[in-house]
Amino acid sequence: MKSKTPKTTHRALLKWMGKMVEMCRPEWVHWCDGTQAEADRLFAEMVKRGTAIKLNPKKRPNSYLFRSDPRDVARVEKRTFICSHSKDDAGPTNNWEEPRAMRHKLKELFAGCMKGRTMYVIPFSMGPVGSPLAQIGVQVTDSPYVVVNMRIMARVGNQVLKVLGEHGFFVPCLHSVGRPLPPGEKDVAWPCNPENTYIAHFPEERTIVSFGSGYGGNALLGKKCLALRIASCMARDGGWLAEHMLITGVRNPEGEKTYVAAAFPSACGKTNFAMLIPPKEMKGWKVTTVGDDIAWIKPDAEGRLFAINPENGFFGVAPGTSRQTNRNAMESCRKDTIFTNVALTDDGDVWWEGMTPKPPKHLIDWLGQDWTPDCGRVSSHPNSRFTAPLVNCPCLDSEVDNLAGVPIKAFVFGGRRMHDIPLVYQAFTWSQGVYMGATMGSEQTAAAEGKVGVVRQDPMAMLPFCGYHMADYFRHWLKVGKNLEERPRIFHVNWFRKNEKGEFLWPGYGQNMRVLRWIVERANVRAFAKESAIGWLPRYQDLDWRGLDFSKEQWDELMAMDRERTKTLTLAHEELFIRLFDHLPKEMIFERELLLSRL
Ligand code: OXD
Ligand code: MN
Repeated sequence: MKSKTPKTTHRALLKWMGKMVEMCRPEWVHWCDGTQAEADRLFAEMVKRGTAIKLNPKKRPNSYLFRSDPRDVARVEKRTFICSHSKDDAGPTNNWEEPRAMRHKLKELFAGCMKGRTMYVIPFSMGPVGSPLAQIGVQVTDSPYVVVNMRIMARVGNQVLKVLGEHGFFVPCLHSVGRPLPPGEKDVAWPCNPENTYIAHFPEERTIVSFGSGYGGNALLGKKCLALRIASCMARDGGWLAEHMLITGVRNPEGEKTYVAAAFPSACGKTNFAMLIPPKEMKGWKVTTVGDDIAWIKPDAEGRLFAINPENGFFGVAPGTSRQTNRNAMESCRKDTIFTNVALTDDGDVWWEGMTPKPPKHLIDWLGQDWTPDCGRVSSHPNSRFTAPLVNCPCLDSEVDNLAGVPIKAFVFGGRRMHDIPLVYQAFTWSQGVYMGATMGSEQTAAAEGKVGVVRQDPMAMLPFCGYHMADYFRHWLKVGKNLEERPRIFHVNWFRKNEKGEFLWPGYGQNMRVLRWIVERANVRAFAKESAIGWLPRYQDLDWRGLDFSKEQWDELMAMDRERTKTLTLAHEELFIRLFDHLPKEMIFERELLLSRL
């Protein structure tokens, strides 16, 4: 086994590494330094092996296309486990496995699993290196695809080892695609092991072990595994919040900036909202992006909340992204980007459904087959992705690397709801806001698991990402709020309401700025609202309508609330609450009773 000398004297790290090498039996060990030269070398090797395609540098500089195994295309929630000592700690919304039993199973799978392959060691920081809000992880993986993605999504390399020092805390993250390579055997383009996939979290030990998948959140362990599932447990124990939230800065014409964190379930246009471009008539308003997926939020000594984006890149869904829907995302992936499962154009660029109104005449689709517009198939997988560095984003917020984070003034919860839920409303109190987040839901789209159109309850968009009992998570939110000197205001939005003909009532995208303006002005106690049974509502005249022809009648339809239907919806919240009943904070029951009595 060949290995360069690691740039660390961290005893526990070296000891753990020794154990991993002994178990996985790689051919080589490579400590990643995160440099461009290292990435170039890995890309070149992957191109040579037929795993990656270098895109035309004139069209897409420094960018590559990968096609995964068709059986390995998304996060697999069924194979994701929280292995806490007690099943009760994982709660009824997580898959649980007894930690010793899981370790035993994994040990068997990992024995010799890297034979014939290189073991890469990736020291990474989630959050700006050295920030008191950041956390360090070390991922061991046999996937060079994971290395080049992690290099974009996290801060990687020797500067992380330096901060880690000799005794610093890190989260060990073990990953293998689960396909040893016997001598003389030719490798496949995308090795994986779907029959034996496990994404296992050990919250008490703060460790992650993932086997069998090379895709997205299953394999880039800093993202959903560390920054949400493990971090949610760290946050519970440390009095902070690890959330599935985007962070944006909203600057008003006077130059004052207000930061907002927003939680939406997958497939609700989170990246679009994070990079929103205000209508040009709303002169002087600007939105800047801190993050599009995850927020770590901590109270400071004065009882104000400050947030960082633990990530360093965007892992965005490609289909539907265009210059019209999200110009900033298109700019972000113009160069230095890794594309996965999108189509290849004849001139060596990429294309996906929705990128342009008219598709190219010919493509090679995500399966590597010829594709024409009339072939009856989509060219790109619905969950195809771009991995792009934050620094490429034209509207990146100036404070994204601020070690102290940015102050959060408002939380927004939202979902995809065709009926009943108004465009926007504000909770009366923090505890009502927690109830609002706890009871939010979204209608399923084709990209997600489950039945299309059915509302999936997804508390605070954390259902697949909370590393402990969901009801304890609500309790934690209530507790954090109690200790705050300045509580951010909490809002609910729904961009997706339709009329009886099935047409959207709200234009969405950049027009959401009108709602966002009201939200930040409410958060700064400057805008008017009227009281209603469900919370504070803007009146028609409370929104900025410059440049949009939207009538009072349209507004009334969009904001309408039917008392009887709302009561029925509220009673339907029971379903989740019954599942969580033995841990449910009493505030959740009281809030529901209050809401019902107001209705
Ligand atoms: C994501 C998700 O990929 O939430 O960000 O599923
Ligand atoms: Mn997400």
